[in-house]
Amino acid sequence: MKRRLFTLTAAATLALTASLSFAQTKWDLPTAYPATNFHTENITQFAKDVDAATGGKLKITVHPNASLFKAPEIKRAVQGGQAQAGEILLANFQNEWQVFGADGLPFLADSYDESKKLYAAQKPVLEKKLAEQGMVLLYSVPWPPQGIYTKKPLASAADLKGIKWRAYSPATARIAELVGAQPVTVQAAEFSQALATGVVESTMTSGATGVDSKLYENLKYYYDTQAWLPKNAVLVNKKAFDALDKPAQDALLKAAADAESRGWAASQKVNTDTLAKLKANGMEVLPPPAALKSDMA
Ligand code: PCA
Repeated sequence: MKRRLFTLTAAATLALTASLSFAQTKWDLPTAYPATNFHTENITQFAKDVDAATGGKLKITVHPNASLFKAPEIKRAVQGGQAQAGEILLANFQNEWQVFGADGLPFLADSYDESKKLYAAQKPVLEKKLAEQGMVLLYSVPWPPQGIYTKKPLASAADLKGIKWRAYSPATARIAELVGAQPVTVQAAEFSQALATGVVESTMTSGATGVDSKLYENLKYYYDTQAWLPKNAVLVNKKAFDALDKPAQDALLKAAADAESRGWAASQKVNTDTLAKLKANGMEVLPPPAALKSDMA
């Protein structure tokens, strides 16, 4: 009798463990930005929300700082299912399809309000294109407005001639060509090193990346051109999404909608906070000189 009871208990435990492990889905979510960046903090909160809302059934592991895939590889990894989800910079894929790069164009949408309108126009077509590629757009959040970082003061675009310009997208490389600078594409995860070793000496990016990469250690000036607000987007592989049960899909979409509104608010706050941090670290944060602004327009 004792033996039979033991066997039964063991069998029950086994069945329970099997059903528990069967019910749990684990996803990887690579991103290209550091864990302390506001986008990544937002994604980490998103993963926690999904975990809580699904009662631990869907576990998303966030891999920050290009530790799993490099920035330009993340989209293909999600498409091919090597990662079930991932965060991309849309403007990185402009050469694949122009609409991906619409928010990376200077002065097309140069404030949070304009950026919101542009996103509303982009969203249905982005969703359609990504669906054709086997992916679902979960949410998208802009970086703070982009300004110019340099070692020396700038009066006009002519002062950028010949300098080594760090680009992160096709459009930022194109700007370098137009002003006669030398474009070098370096993603955020390698930016500090590229600066320290003299591979690059200027860039256009946000205050957020300025703080993440401690640009004040090598550069002295930030011209707050507020030229565009490029967006990151969090994507999921369509097959991985379809494999979830309906309650998990709903929980994921709800957490994504929350992450989107939280992210837009965080971006605006981070813009103010990081420009103050740049100043506190000795950087000159300046409005763009009139000649520079008209050169760029
Ligand atoms: N930071 C990212 C993209 C835009 C931004 O503000 C970068 O510099 O790589």
